[in-house]
Amino acid sequence: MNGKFIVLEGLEGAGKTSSVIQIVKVLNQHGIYDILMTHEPGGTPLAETLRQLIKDEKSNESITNHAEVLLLYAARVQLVEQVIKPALARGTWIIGDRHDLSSQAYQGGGRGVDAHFLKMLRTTILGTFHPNLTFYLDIPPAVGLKRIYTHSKLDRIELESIEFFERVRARYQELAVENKRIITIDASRSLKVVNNEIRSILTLWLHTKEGCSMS
Ligand code: Z5A
Repeated sequence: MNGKFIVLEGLEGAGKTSSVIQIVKVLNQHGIYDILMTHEPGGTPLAETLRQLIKDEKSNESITNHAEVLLLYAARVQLVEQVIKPALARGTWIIGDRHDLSSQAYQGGGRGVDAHFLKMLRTTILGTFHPNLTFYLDIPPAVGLKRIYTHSKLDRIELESIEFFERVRARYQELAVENKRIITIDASRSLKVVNNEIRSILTLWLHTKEGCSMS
């Protein structure tokens, strides 16, 4: 019996963290208690070290776009091979706060890194591994950023321009339309409405062949 990998994606302040709680509740209601939460970049000692390198502003050296991509994939492959795949094989369900779609959107859309290069990297490193279900929480950057501006310290990526986040959102939207495993949720609505929609969609999905815990 294999576990399933459910991922939350979206811009800053879209409400990914808040949605994790709803997903856990629904899974529990369906008798699924063996659940592991992951976040990217991060999730192993090496991946957490890479996370700091990716997020921290360097005063005397800017990280090139390709260096950023490679650091992200180094962190991802560590997490996938050392944590996610073994857990899924044990029957554990995984809720991921971000995964590969973030690189396609932020580095591909936001930074303009070549889509073929990203695809090649993805295929070489992850092969056919992919989440069973992704919730993409869609939000205009201005709304999401307003929610997180209350945080004490913004990281290197959070300090990007609104145009950068508009490009990230546009790429997310494009990719979500192309892939039926990605469900778009309008996350600009109230938390209550967003949570209700996630709960209903997940409940339906758990009764499909793809979502059934026995498949
Ligand atoms: N990154 C990348 O570039 N490429 C990659 O491949 C990967 C990542 C994997 C990781 O940051 C950064 O790395 C991220 C993308 C980049 N950077 N940026 N910019 P992180 O892990 O530190 O954080 P995050 O994932 O970007 O954000 P977050 O803080 O976890 O945000 P969130 O989970 O979406 O939001 P939240 O904590 O659930 O909610 C934020 C606030 O909004 C909170 O006060 C909530 O109560 C409020 N909220 C949430 N939903 C609502 C609604 N519906 N209404 C009102 N208020 C709400």
